[in-house]
Amino acid sequence: MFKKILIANRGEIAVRIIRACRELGITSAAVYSEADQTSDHVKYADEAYFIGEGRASQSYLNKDKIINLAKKINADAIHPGYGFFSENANFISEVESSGIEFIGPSSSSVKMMGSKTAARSLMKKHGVPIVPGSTEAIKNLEDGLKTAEEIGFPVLLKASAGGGGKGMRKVFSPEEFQNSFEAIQREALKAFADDSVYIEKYIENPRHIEVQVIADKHGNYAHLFERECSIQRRHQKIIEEAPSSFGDEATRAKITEAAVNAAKACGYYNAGTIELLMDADKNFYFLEMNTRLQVEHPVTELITDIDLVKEQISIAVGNKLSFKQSDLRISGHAIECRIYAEDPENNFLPSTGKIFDYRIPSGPGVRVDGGFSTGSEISVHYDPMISKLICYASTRDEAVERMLRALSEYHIAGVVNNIPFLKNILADENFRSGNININYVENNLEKLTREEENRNQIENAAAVLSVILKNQPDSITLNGKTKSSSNWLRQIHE
Ligand code: MV4
Repeated sequence: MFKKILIANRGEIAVRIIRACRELGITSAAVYSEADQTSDHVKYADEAYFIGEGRASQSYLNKDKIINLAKKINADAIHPGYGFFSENANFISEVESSGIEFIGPSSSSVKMMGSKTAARSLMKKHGVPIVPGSTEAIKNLEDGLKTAEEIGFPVLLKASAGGGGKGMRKVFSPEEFQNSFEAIQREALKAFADDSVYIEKYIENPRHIEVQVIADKHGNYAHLFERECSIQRRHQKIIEEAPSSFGDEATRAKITEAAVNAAKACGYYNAGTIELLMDADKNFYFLEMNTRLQVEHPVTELITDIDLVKEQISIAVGNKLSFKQSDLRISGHAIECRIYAEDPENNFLPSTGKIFDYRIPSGPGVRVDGGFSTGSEISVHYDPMISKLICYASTRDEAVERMLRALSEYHIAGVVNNIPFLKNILADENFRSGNININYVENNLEKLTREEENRNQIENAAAVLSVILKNQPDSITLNGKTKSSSNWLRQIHE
């Protein structure tokens, strides 16, 4: 087993990895930027190292700083979490050749799946259904138009080096093809230094389903069923659940078999995710593979009773999977809500500043994966996710009720948050009946963002007053001037 792991990440996922290390008897080494001095991962880790200023390029995305630190402190392995270096093939190669273990896939798997055209060809070759379209980059305008006419409009033009919603353009007719093609080439060149573009048939109102896969370095593969991830807005997921409410075993058998074949096709080891689109007739298509642990992994952990982070570490050490496919069953239902410091009533504007009062839910079937507590600052430099609230119960209906109960216990003062918005989704009858697709949030935005009397602001005001009354002028200047960095005071003044 490893003795020490360096965690090249921050916030809730760093805390999640620290917890796994502690349970395995491994020393955890955290890194933190100037903006994260008040974050939980710094407090929970066995060791914590300052690595630079708030901007990620100067800290969490500084390759040399992180690899040199890992060597200096004698870390056996680096866990990248998600985002940052988790899918960066150059970083992984460098770690691989430094003699430190990377807790993740090989750089070659990451590279293979990083090119969306290469991934599509590979999937086609291995019998994994892909969206109708081209498996090679479009050569020229004529070639592109021909493919588009063959599969029929509307089509999507996608950048081969893109993914996760970056570099896509919908084209409705042959007349707009040239303009769109040239525009996306320019975009792709600018964003990815690669102007390769391919075509797919546009799938109307699909669900976004993903299958969790896992493999060791000895060629053992397994899937851990699917997650439903359709509740999203602008490619930012909001609510995920496992299993999906599409709910039939025949479809499940097909998508999980395809997912395992996809993982085998790129010689994968570690935990990974196969993203699929599923249309109303339950036709499904491979979209892309995420070669990392995902934010929403806890819902899978709760329905399978497998600890994915411990399993990742064990795989990196060189152990075989601790279970066989035939050991796994879906038990119960899990839902995850992402708690964001953002204002749904104000176009989801991120809200930064100090959390000066914080109470998390608990009780039966409730898990909170968080990275912040009272006194923590939500920084402008990173994603505004405060925590993930995950609820588990025997049935979907019970899990939804439990989530509403848990959300009602959650109290965050200091930053505006999306809890009222989440409650509106969970109470909505279409969500309740599982009648959802990737456009659900956008199509219901007006209804979902209507809040009862600016609850966030009222709660903030009440909490500020209670702090003043308790004489804890922690971050309040009492000489008549307000501290400009504290969002909540500014809001009260407004
Ligand atoms: C699509 C699609 C419809 N048809 N491809 C967006 C992110 C990237 N992973 C692929 N995406 C999509 N590809 C075809 N042929 C719709 C989307 C899409 C989407 C997919 C998953 C989750 C949310 C989404 C939101 C908008 C569009």
